[in-house]
Amino acid sequence: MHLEQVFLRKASLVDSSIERYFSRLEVHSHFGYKKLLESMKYSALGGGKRFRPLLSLLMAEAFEKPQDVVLPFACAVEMIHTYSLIHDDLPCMDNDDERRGKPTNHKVYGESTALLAGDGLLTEAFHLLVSNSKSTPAATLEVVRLLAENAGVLGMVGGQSIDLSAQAQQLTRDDFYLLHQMKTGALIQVSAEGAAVLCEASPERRALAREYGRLLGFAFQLKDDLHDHSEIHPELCSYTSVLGFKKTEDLLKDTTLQAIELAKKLGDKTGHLIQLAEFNLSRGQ
Ligand code: GRG
Repeated sequence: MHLEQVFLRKASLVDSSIERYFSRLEVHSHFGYKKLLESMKYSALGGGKRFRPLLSLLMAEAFEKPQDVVLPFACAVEMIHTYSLIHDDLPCMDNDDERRGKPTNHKVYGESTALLAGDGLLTEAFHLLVSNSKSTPAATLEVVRLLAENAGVLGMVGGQSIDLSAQAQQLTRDDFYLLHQMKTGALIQVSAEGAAVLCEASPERRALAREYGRLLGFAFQLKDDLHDHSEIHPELCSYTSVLGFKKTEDLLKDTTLQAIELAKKLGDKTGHLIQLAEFNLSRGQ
């Protein structure tokens, strides 16, 4: 099947699972949180590439396990990603008016509801994951730990904090790499490693999945920076501003090749993982 079709099918599977989970919350819907649920749905079901859950589902394919094994985890990662985007768009952070071609959450529902929508998505992500897990208690516990670590202070939240501090002080090149690995890379890396955990992978294959995820996360950020690059308004904290456009492009190609080589080591069912790395290379946004 063509990759685009695979992507669409898996993305709609993630959407319908998240939607089903929300309908469970609506059963007890009180007028006092109707607006909150609406705003959570507005962002969680409002488009997006579904890059991270797709990666988890394709990892299950590589490990020759049914996708149901990783689906709750894939949904949880997407919900955490969505919460980060809602909070990132708030006036106290990036103050953005548009996201995914639509008004940002706070523009539609107001700041306090948008803040709670992010809080709700983060918390419910863990509830969805644990209450729908098809894995052993040990694997479920490990994946919860891993996800919390990568989304938290040692991962995405910490990365965002370094990014905020960077506006006030000069970063070294090492700080700069760390910032992006934490802020963007960690959630992509855990999408791959978490799936490996749920597929009961050996420590060696788990390490390969983790490294593939790390490389893909790095390539994702490089591609984002190349896409957003502007000669006139260079972003302070972007790879193109630090390395220049050409070097960033070369680094992206090189990192993608490394990710593909790693995917091959995971076995025979890695065709789609390879295509995912290639898709990142050519994606428009
Ligand atoms: C507020 C805790 C907190 C964290 C925010 C991820 C993030 C941290 C901020 C987003 C800023 C940003 C644009 C980073 C670049 C990489 C990135 C995460 C892009 C958006 O992800 P996509 O392209 O978005 O996967 P879609 O819309 O496709 O889901």
